[in-house]
Amino acid sequence: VRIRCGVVEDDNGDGFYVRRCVEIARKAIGCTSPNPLVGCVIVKDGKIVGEGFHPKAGQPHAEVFALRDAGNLAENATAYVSLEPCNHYGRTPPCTEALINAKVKRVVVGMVDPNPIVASKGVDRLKDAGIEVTVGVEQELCKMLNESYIHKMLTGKPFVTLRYSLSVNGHIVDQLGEGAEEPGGYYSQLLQEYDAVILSSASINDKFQFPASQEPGANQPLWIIAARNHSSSTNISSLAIETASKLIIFTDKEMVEDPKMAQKGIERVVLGELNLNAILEYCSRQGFCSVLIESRGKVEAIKEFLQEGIERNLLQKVVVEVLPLWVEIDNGNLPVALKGLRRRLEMKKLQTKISGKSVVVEGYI
Ligand code: AOF
Ligand code: ZN
Repeated sequence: VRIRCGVVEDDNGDGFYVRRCVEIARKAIGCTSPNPLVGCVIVKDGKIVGEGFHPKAGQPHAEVFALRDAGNLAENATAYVSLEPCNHYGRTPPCTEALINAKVKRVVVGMVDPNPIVASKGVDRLKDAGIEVTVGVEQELCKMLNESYIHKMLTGKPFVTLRYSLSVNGHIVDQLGEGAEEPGGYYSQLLQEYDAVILSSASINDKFQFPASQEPGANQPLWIIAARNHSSSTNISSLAIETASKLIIFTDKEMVEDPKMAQKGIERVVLGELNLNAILEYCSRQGFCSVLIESRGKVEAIKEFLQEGIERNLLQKVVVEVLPLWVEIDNGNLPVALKGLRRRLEMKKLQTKISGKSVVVEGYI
């Protein structure tokens, strides 16, 4: 039984265990791409007897770890999984067979797997084997857990989020708020979640330091530098050589080669036309599920991507930090200064949270 806004929702306790699946799946945030985050809980006589999550692509799936944890107790038990069990031989064997062999009595699935190789075939296989299957418990929560994986599966393109900081009087500012980059801070968590971060060279000055996620054991994203301006690239080369971050530089002209760049394995890609679409196509080819566009510094840095992103429907989500600051800037760093935007987009599923003394707003496009 769950009480939400005074309304009692009774899902026979299934919701509780699917929420637990989501909770344990989240332990692997940033580690599973291109695979989804998946959690599994085995319940017998009202008690959790086994738990597992998918730790990394190539490693066993959540169900395998949970069944191992439960041992013989899995027989006649109920298995809860945040995502439909797979029914194919990929890097690992099918989880449906593991559940059938363990003789579970019932399987509760948070959501159907959008992967076309699976897409309800896992559920069908379990039903054919005589197992009772319930699908769609805490479905919204399960979808949120894997928003980038689902988008990638359905469109073949990475899930793209735009982030920027705003002062309370509406200026784009080159700053993150108190605690944002510390462990548990929203920005540190964002960096852990995304496969790659796109940054315009217009955002980079001599003092720029590539930020890293501070979450324990976090996988760091690949930094993609879009260097449209040839003259600034020397600057970028030296920063690139010094940083410990993984990065790649996209240019629209040949850059002067610094031999140290090649020694450090920093890749450079010259594109005929350096635009967001071309960069995202590269990300798709790399198999990335999620890309963050990071906006720092001058308004030009965000303008080039925002305009194209909106016009070509390349953006899925916006994360805006509203800092407790009032700033006077005379170079027009106002979002309203983004000329040429003809569309008005209504944000969906708008959410706000407090981070330090800032407000973080998240919305879907
Ligand atoms: C599950 N449980 O924990 C995961 C699933 O290459 P493989 O063998 O790892 O297969 C990857 C696909 O399996 C992935 O695209 C998704 O459809 C499913 N992932 N399924 O039942 C899991 N990680
Ligand atoms: Zn599986």
